[in-house]
Amino acid sequence: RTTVVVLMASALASAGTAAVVTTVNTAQAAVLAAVEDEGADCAVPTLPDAGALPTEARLPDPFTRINGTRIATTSDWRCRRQEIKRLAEKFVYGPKPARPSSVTGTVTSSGITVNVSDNGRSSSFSATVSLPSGTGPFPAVVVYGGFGADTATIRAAGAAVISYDPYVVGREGTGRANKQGAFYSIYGNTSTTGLLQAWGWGVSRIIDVIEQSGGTVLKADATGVTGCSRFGKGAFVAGVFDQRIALTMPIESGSAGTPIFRGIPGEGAQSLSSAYGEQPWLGDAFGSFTSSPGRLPVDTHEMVAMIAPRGLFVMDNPHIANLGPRSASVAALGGAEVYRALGAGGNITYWSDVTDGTHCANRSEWRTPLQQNIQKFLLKTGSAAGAIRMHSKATGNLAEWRNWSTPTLTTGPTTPPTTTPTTPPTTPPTTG
Ligand code: MCU
Repeated sequence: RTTVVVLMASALASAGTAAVVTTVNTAQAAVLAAVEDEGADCAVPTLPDAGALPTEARLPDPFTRINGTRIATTSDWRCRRQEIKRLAEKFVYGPKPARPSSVTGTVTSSGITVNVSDNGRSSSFSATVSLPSGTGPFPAVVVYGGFGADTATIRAAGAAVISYDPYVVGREGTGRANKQGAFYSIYGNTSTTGLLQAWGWGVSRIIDVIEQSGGTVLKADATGVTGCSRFGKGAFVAGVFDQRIALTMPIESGSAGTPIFRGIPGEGAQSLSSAYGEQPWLGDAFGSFTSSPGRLPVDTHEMVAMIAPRGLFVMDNPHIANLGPRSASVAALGGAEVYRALGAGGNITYWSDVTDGTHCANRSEWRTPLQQNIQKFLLKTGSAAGAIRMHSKATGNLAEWRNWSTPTLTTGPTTPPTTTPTTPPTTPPTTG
């Protein structure tokens, strides 16, 4: 029932924009979680230490648990996803604290205020709101920073724009031992959590306030997030770690965003050490992987998978190798395997088939898919199927990057994470 169609669009060859388009047609399962972290109760085994990780040049299998068994049912994904989340926190982005003990604030037609207390400390920040025309309550898209996102199209499609300045939550330009902003006022200047995770935490707290507001201005179950470049990295991470976000739309995110870490050196994208050193975007723990991404027990195709089955629209620029567009397409292709296994293959779009090479340009090619994604995941009036649409300059090949196949997950109950009896051994089995 799942069909994968690959079309070579050569008609545009004269313009040099031949694209590879993969349409993944499956049942449309737009399942949105009611909570930020649905698998918080899952038992996750003790994670390995950074020094004990094997090198694997290819992408880790998203369907294989830490204990080596493979998941078999769609219900198994919830706790496998939690394992990926914990690995991503430990080795890539730094931990995202659980919902703070107190979040209060207001939502009006022009702004949102957020007050947070946790750990006996508190901080506040705010964002501005621009409503679309018509009668609310409206869905909303949180737009990081002031450039790159097509806010006119977002509002014309019927969603409000929440303009979010991530720097008030996590500042750039600080050392790793002196991080600043609303997140670090609460969790400490020496928190090992990087800015991307801190910025996403700020979005989660905005959603907390919308949830508590009674839904007269903005709807709490129809929030999207977007941003370009460093804010594309941020928008991606926000969607990865909050399952209440219905639509995640990173634009030209580059290294530390969507591109697979393992592909960045070969593609000549911004090096991992450059991205790690430029700003404390990634967590401090990532520092030991910048010259050996093959040691990472996760990669960004699994961050894509963490967004499944929710809406994901990745926009990329194939004309700037520094952005790693081929590696980003591999992340989308790899993550799309999880979408497909969950019966939600039509909920992901990757689109780098664009002509203008300017970074963070306003692009006509993305207007229709942007509108369609807003209709489908935020307004819930559309059903357009997503597609992987790679420009010929940057076509990833997932087969080169994996040695695992995609299972057919059944819809039964969860299967035990061990193949042998129920009582787990108290010491790990010896290998070799
Ligand atoms: C693509 O995002 C970043 C890039 O990683 C940085 O090296 C560069 O300085 O800034 C880009 C960006 O955020 O541009 C607006």
